[in-house]
Amino acid sequence: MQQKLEELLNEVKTASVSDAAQLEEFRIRFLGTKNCLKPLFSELKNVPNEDKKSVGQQINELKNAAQTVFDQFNEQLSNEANEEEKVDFSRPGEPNNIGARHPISVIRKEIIAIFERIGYGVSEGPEVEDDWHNFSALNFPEEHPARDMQDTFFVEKGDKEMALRTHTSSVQVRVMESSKPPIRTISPGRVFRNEAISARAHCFFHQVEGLFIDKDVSFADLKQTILFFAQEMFGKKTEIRLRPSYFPFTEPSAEVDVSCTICSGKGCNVCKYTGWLEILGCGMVDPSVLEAVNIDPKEYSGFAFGMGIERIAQLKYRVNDLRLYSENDVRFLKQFKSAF
Ligand code: 2NL
Repeated sequence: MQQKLEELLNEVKTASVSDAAQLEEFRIRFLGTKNCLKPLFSELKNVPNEDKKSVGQQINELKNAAQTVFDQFNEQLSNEANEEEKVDFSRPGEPNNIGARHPISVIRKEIIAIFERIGYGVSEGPEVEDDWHNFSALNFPEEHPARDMQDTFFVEKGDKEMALRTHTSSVQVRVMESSKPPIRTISPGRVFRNEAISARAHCFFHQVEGLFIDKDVSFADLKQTILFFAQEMFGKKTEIRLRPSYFPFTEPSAEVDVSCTICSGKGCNVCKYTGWLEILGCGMVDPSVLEAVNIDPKEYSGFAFGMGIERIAQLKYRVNDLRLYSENDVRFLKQFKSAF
């Protein structure tokens, strides 16, 4: 009897219940109509008289202990159930911060898409270049100031002096060296200039350069290509204007303006009351550049152009501080919605 009581008390004390079914099992065993304490009460008549009182008390204590343990588990389980019920499914969802595409990427993809529609492919190349691909092949004279320490970042690569490319024309030199005309390619990429960082200048920025080489390519082809690009980018009513200019790798060379995207040419503070905004530089590929890459300038001619992606983004989005493009503040970046 004594042993049985101790066993049961131990069972009650060490019981663990993790769901409603187990709790019900515990209730039936210790507190139900046919609970396991009932036989103990009936056996009480066989206990010697002098022990009856204490054994009776022990059975009652066991019963109370079972009730207490049951109540505890019962409360614990119903709390857990309530916890689940407390989830409010009518609440709006937590905002999912997935970030946004960088405006430079958006514009780059837009420029690529426009030129792909007229048969251009995309070419890429290294950011660390040798002197030949960045300068010599592009007709930069030995003493040209653009090679100067002021504009170019020079880096050591083994015993070779290399440069961080100052334009992506270097990529196009590689394309011309490794393929035969006709060539229609654009090369987007990051370029580097040794300049102090300000709202208007940065030591790195992004460019898209274009190159078209075939038989009988003319300046008229260049103008129409640029006009097509300008109208696709800034709207069908956009006009272009070419001003004579100079680049070592093109002759003749021109700078291209578009009619102001804000005032359509009437004059405003964005175009400084000129009605025009500069977007790119271009020209006919200099024959000495073709010679440098073993393309016969008597058989082939070509045009090339180059534009800053930041500049195009600035005009499209009216962002006036270049530094915003490299700071990557999400509050800035999230303002640019795009189809890409
Ligand atoms: C500008 C002007 C230009 C080119 C880039 C080029 C490339 C080869 C041969 C000849 Cl391989 N020219 N590129 C030509 C004229 C202008 O860029 O202001 N870019 C931001």
